[in-house]
Amino acid sequence: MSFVYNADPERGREWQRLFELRAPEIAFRVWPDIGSEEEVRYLGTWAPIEDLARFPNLEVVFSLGAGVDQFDLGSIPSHVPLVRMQEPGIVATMQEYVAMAVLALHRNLVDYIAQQRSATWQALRVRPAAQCRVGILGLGQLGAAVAQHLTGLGFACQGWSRTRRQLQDVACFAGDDELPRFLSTSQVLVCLMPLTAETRGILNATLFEQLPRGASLINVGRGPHLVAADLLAALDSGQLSAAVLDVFDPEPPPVDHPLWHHPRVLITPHIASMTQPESAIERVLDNIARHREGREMVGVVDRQRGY
Ligand code: NDP
Ligand code: OXD
Repeated sequence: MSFVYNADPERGREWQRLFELRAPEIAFRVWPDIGSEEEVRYLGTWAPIEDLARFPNLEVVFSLGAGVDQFDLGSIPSHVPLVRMQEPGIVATMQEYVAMAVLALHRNLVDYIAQQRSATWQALRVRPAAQCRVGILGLGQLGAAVAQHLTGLGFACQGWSRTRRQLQDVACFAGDDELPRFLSTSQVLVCLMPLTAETRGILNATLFEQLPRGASLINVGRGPHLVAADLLAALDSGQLSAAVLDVFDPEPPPVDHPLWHHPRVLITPHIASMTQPESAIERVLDNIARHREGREMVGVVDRQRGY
């Protein structure tokens, strides 16, 4: 019985050590050294793997990330569940990143970077976090935890999801009908939604127009959520004041992409959060135990919804 790992090799060595310690009965194999195809029961992968039919005894595909938009859901046999990553390490690192980005925007870091370039010493008005309302698109594993973390830092938080959520001290909006009201008061908008047919291109001119003038954007969802030309137009017109972007379409963006050089855009290379093997191993082993015992696993992707 083997678990085949197909992702970042450095973290693969950590996964290997943890498997050897915690589950020595499962042979841990690193792609492409997969051993016998008949032995493969579990696949842990970031990228989709073609021709899963060659693993006749495959039982579960684990996405090593929270997102699953990279997979062609139709190509995974229907009796093989696809499980996305839900674990404390990916949550904590996303909380850190979004806090960093919200604080950078709230405390005018984009302006001060420009000022430093021109040796300008000019104080800008400092306002309390409570006067800054952060709106989070997506209130799932990550969005809900980010909202609660930002609330702890003193920001006023609200979130939007498909179905109604309830979170302490966070105003929760749901569905298309409530989106305009949510947007009209979101001074910093954070995208933490999965990429699906419904959410592709959601960060567009129509949405930007509904935000308060001078709002800012943090995209940590997926690149195709954003219509880049609409963001550039909104930044240039002043409708948006700044953007922090961690995800792109394609990744990396071409070297001559205007976003690289826009003075009001901060860019990071898709590192907002990362699965942490030390904590993720618990989730994966727990899910393997659940699967063996016929219990429901945590994080099974609903193929109809696409997330
Ligand atoms: P979840 O599935 O736990 O949460 C998704 C949230 O989005 C839910 O609240 C869901 O609503 C909401 N949502 C989905 N579709 C819609 C819609 N059409 N309209 C309104 N709300 C919608 O996902 P996670 O929180 O674990 O992850 C979110 C995404 O973050 C990932 O899919 C990935 O794209 C991105 N990500 C990015 C990383 C990075 O480093 N940049 C790292 C990890 C993840 P409901 O609650 O009703 O289901
Ligand atoms: C993820 C990611 O989906 O890192 O986990 O983007």
